[in-house]
Amino acid sequence: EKFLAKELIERIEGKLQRNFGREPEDATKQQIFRAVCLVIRDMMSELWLENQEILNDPVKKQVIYLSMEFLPGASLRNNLFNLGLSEAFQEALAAYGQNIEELYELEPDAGLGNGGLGRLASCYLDAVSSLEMAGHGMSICYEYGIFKQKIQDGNQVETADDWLSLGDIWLIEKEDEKEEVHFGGKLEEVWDDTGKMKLIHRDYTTVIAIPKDMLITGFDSRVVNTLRLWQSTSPISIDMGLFAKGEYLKSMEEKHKAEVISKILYPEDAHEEGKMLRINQQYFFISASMHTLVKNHLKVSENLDDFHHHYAVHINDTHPTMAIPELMRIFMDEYDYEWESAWDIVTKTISYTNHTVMPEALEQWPENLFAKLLPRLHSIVKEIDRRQNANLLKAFPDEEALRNEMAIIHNGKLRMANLCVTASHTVNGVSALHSTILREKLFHGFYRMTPDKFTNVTNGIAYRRWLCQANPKLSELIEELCGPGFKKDASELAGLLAYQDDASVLERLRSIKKENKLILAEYIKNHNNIIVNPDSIFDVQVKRLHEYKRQLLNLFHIMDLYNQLRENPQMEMQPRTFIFGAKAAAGYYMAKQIIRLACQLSAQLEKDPAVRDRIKLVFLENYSVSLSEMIMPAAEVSEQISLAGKEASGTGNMKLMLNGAITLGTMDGANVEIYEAVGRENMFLFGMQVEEVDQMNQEGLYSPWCYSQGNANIANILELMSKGINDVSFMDIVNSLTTGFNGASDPYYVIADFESYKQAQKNVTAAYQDINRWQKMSLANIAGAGIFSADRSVKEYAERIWGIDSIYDIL
Ligand code: 26V
Repeated sequence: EKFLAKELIERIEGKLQRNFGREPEDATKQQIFRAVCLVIRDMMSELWLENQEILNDPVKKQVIYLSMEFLPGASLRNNLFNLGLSEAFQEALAAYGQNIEELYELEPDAGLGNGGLGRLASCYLDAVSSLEMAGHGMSICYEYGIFKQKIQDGNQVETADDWLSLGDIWLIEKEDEKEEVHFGGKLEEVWDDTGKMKLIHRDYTTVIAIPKDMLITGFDSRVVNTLRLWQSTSPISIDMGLFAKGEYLKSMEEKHKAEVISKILYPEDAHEEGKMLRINQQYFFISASMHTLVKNHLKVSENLDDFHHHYAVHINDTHPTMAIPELMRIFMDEYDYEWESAWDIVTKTISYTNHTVMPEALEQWPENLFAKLLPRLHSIVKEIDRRQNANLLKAFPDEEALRNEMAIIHNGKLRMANLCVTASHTVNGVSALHSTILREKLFHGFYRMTPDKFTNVTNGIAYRRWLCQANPKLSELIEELCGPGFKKDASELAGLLAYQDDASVLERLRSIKKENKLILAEYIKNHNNIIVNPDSIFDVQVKRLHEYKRQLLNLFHIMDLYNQLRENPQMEMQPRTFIFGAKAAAGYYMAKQIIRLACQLSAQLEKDPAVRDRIKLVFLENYSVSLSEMIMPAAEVSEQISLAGKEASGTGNMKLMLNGAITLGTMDGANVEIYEAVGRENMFLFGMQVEEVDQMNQEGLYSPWCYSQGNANIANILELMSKGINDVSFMDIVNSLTTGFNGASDPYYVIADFESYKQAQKNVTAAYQDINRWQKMSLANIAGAGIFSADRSVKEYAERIWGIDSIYDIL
């Protein structure tokens, strides 16, 4: 039932009075924000409670989505939209002269993830709730999320993201559902009177895991699920004995050691770190989560034999792999299962998604470190490996190299991906191309053994967030033209195609884009002190900074334009605004150099009156979920220019397309499927294809230095970087491209793909100058974006992998 503004006002006032002792007139903005959120939380809790009976029924399966990262962003606007209460609250707040937009702006992002992988997890939770399925996320309640990025003198500086100071409003502590997690210690063999050996774990350290639950609404849905975030704490707050002896710091050491586990998110996206703290983080949230599942299952079932009928446990990349040995441990050590029956149930429970083929991002733990921190898990992984080796010997008796490649433990390392593939009933990649690469390369041996294990589920996005919430004008136009059905069924966006020759619709699309560009231009003025031309092409590359994503290729093109303009100041040129947003891992030197290059180039262009009205570079600080909600609606060109074969999928590409930006990209990740959805005429493709990259790698003859000898433009760009941009020289970048041989220089083929990219950029300009053609392309992209809905992805997971369905369909 719908709420009236009057009723909401009463509720908000009640919260203000009871929680803060304030009347609306003298409440602060923060207090009003909290009061509003509390009112919404109550409504969500009611929905949540209504589903508990169904959710706890063991014959109704639910998915548990395990992920070290979730990136929900802000929740207020999303929850109001999902509950259909945006207007009612807007009206209620207007009664106090409060603008709801200001409350939206107040909310910090919950940034418990690095980028695509974490945001995908949050998009999927939204879809699970929207499809009225039962499913919960489980992760860590990091006190500090992804760092905030400041640009100081053209360099990235990281500061702590203290999101809980206001973001805690969405968290419900469930103290009574806390769990104990045991670290370290040693194993002892004990024989009982029947002659059976049992392993006893002694002298371990105990850490307490406290659940902080975030309720997850779906659009127009009766189901509210939870994202359970575990916070670590110690059972002992202070050692009074040590304190009495005057050892004050030491008396609190235990507590600090426990609390550091959930202190901060690792910001080293896709860079192996071999750190003890990361192992501890993984085991901490996995052990707490698995214990909770087992306990909850036993509340409704006699034993664990039917565990896999109740739960589908999904592993988001290898970070939660310990769920496999931990479940084995609980089944065997705590519930007396034999290896075979435990293994049978565990392998029917677990499925795994791989999100990268980059070797440095494939987790491998030093075996001795792992054994020291988690002795019992180590002994279980060793046994899995031993049995797996026997299978491998049978399957590949004459292929020792292959067997070594597939081993779980090898050269003193535990390879988490191989453990995942061994123990999962299903393994998937995140785009058609990526899944092919998994089958043909990364997991080829496993594919030969068990081909049916492998499948693809192309990524999808919570499209209502980036369309209906972030771009309300576009959303309203679509609703006017095609009806509201697209909000439930994204494939109905295709209805727009009926208007591809309707000049008035194309004009309205253009004017909506213009309004959104003006909003972003205002933001840029306030944050970068740069005045951008709203009639210039807004060319956008927003994503984490990685060499393989090739922000450098984009910068090469800008430097090339700059060189041309300096040589020929009279040259006619369609004005362009190149917009970047990217965080670099704090210790990733080359990534930080590239940010520095972008910032110095931005300043250099701005200084030069001969070029600044035609080309501009804007580096937006602190790219985040909230910022993306402003950028996507204003974007016209979507830069998706990774080296073919490296970007598993990409999801920003989908958000930009949905907002009418046209993809300028390589045949990589989900770009291939964008191409299939819109056709060659509605995007700009360039660069080597995977097969060509493979061939270049095999030949080992690539010499970027030779290219620069034969191409004056490339030589000039390298010279510009060497001599200095805004008085800063970038020799380390130049050297990484040109020195070294046999694949050591320019490993991502920036220089090899440059000419092709430049030609594609010329095609972009030509297309843009034909306004009608451009708007038609833009419309085709919006219309074709339906398949990239997370609802579609989650339906595929539910049907083909998890074996779950809407809870109301199976009543
Ligand atoms: C790896 C590591 C390694 C250890 C240190 C911390 C850390 C943090 C994250 C990762 C994961 C890298 C994998 C990843 O983020 N993959 C991205 O997944 C997106 C969702 O499927 C996909 O769209 C992107 O193409 C893919 O790069």
